[in-house]
Amino acid sequence: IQEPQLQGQDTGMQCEDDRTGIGVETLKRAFLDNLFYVQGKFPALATKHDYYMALAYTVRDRLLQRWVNTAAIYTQQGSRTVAYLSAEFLMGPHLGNNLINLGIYNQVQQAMTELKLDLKELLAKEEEPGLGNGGLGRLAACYLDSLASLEIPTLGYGIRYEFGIFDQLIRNGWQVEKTDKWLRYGNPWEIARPEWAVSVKFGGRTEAHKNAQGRYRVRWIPHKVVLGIPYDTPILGYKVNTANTLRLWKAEAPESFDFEAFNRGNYYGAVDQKVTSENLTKVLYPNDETYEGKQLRLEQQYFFVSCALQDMLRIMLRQKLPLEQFHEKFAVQLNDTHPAIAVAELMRLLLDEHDMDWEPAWEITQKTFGYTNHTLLPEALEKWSLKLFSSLLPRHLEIIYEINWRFLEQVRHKFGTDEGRIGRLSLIDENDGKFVRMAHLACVGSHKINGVAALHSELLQKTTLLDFYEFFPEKFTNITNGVTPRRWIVLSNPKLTNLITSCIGDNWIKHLEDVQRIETYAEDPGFQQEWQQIKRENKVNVAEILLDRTGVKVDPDSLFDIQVKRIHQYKRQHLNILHAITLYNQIKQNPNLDITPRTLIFAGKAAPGYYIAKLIIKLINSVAEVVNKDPDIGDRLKVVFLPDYNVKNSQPIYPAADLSEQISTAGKEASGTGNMKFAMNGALTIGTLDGTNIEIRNAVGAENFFLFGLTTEDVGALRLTGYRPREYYKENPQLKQAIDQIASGYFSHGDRSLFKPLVDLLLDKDPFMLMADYQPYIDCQQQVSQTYRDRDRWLQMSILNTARMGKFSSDRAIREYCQQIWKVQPVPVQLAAEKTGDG
Ligand code: GL4
Repeated sequence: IQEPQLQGQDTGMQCEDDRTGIGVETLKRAFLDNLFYVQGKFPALATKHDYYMALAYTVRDRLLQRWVNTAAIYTQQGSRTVAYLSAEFLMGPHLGNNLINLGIYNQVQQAMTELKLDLKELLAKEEEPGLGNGGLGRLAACYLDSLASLEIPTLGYGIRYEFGIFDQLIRNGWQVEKTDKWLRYGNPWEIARPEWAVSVKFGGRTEAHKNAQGRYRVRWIPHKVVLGIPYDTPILGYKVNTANTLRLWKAEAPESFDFEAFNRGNYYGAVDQKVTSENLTKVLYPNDETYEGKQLRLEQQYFFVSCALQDMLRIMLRQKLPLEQFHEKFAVQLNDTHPAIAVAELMRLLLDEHDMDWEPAWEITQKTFGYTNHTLLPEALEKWSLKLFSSLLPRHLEIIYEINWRFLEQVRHKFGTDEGRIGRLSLIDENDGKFVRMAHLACVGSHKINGVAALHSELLQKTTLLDFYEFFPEKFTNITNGVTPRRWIVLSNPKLTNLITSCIGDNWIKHLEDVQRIETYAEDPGFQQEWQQIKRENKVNVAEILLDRTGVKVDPDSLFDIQVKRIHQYKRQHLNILHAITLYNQIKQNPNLDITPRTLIFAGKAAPGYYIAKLIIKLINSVAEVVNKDPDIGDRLKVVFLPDYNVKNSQPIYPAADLSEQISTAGKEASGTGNMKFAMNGALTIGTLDGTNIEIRNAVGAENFFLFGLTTEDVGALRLTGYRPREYYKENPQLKQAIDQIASGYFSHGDRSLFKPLVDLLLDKDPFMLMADYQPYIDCQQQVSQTYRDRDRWLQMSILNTARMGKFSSDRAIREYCQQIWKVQPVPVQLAAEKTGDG
């Protein structure tokens, strides 16, 4: 496929249009024009934020032609389209990414410099749309980037939360949550499309009636109706003309006033309905991997799914396509079970609103959906009580019963009456109260089911979804996650990008497998020298950020040992802290100890209701306080917790890491994606055989990866034979000392009660087996320290890590989804001007 030429690439200034041209002079003129006409400011009175807005609009202008053209071509060609349904899209700031994908970063930087502005400062002004919790939401964002870059027609459908994931403050070592008012100063990247609003029903009852052919149909008489208003954001591909759409839905009341109430003189009551309707999309639930069973959450899920499916039906009708072709027009992916209600909703729309019969509707539905599972943790498996479900979605419950009845008939047909199996497969859980099992609905209603790493997909088939695997093995597949090199290398690590490009050209940005070509330089002293220099500069940058945000001064020449991710027991940030305490004790016992100086950096949010995770944050900060101010320790060890981890704050982190901590209990981390971002940027990994760590280790070579710990089988076996965590503690003096210090108040000003819940948990139950993995982890860290002292060896390993990470581009993952699940082809977009040749 030939790469389409970018419009406006000719920077001959005279003929450039102010809204599309990309010459420096044109950009400056357009920028000042937007500052005046959009922000209503002269440069003299403009704030940094005004400048950011003017620049954002200048860049948006340059996207619009591509966006409008893309939509026109998809409509003309009736292109098969991926609809990615996700309750979370953790997009991160748009401006920098759009500059990269438009290929105008350097011109814009120069234009800003000539206007005496600093592009970096303006980029920092963007409020990121934090519409996700962590890996799952960020994966959706990486996938949108790859889909656009691969020219695949795509609609991302989700929720326009007014408040995204909370901002994290650290006060006295504790996490404090602050609402994320990301829309406060306006969002230049979205365009509201009220003309495409849809109505979504809730509650009420159903009744039977006969259609024109005298067949029984069901009508749903809802208790309330909410309007869904779409807000569109363009998602530009890398150096292509494709600009896809992220369509997020906001809930509004159908009428600003309830006129009946108003006429009764109840003005406040009338406005009340508006308030409750708009609550629906107010705030993102801040839990990663635990569901809460809250009514509002089910309302959110159904709301955005119904909006999305109605929108797809509108598109089909506009393109004059018969609804029997729904599955040919759309490949709909369910990002975990959050949108799984889509299976019942598409059935309802086809049956009740478009008068289709059950069998064809069911065939279309199954051919439409694919389901991605993202976790095996039992607390994350969504199930809704029948009471709640029937009161909110009475018609959907009827449909689910019918799906279930037909499905279990097939099960009986295949396996005979095996009531145990039938109970395990049923869409209704009747073990302890009655619940709708959303993962079961997703499995039965989809033609493909995938896990997100080889191990995870294998475990899905062997454990959580075993019965489904036995019933329809052909539905199951694996697609290992990937991340976009545009944001996670090019934008985050410009220096490394330039070095790589100067050696092998820039093809690797679109085809990351190509980065392998730097392998030949892995032992080249000149290249190693430059590699080291870049890493050092990136570390200096992070050292400045740490000083600014935490007041802690760290040594850029120390080993930067980094763990950034949501705080969760299974991710074992507390194992990392046990290592910190161990190093601290070693130095205290031997003040002249010649150890490899380390800086341990942590960042991540805890779910506000997750008490132990919040206590882990407090522990990290408490240990940091003691270690960092101890004069015996000096520069040999520092511990820092960087507050408010989000996409924006993470971008400088990955390029500055020497060591990436991926230390989850084996079998618990479905994939991980931070592990990929680190390794791509030349960090070495210390990790367990979990999630994608396994595949990263296979790719970079076992000799370039620090492996430790129990395997998934070991974990299972140990659990079976009776795991006694206290034994490890009793028998290991270093471990005992560390735990005793925590318990004795050594890190909490003598307070023995503070960390007691954590200590008791570790010694009595230790559900994530830190005690068993402690010594292997400490030994492995010792090896890390040794290796770091061999500069040439370390650099070679670092270069080989980057060189061999090609597989982990989200472009590869998306190609696999396209071939194995969606059966979609690229649809290249040419700009109108190119087609007529007059541009
Ligand atoms: C997660 C997994 O925990 C994580 O390992 C994975 O990388 C990510 C994307 O597939 O999905 N599942 C949930 S739930 N949250 C995640 O981050």
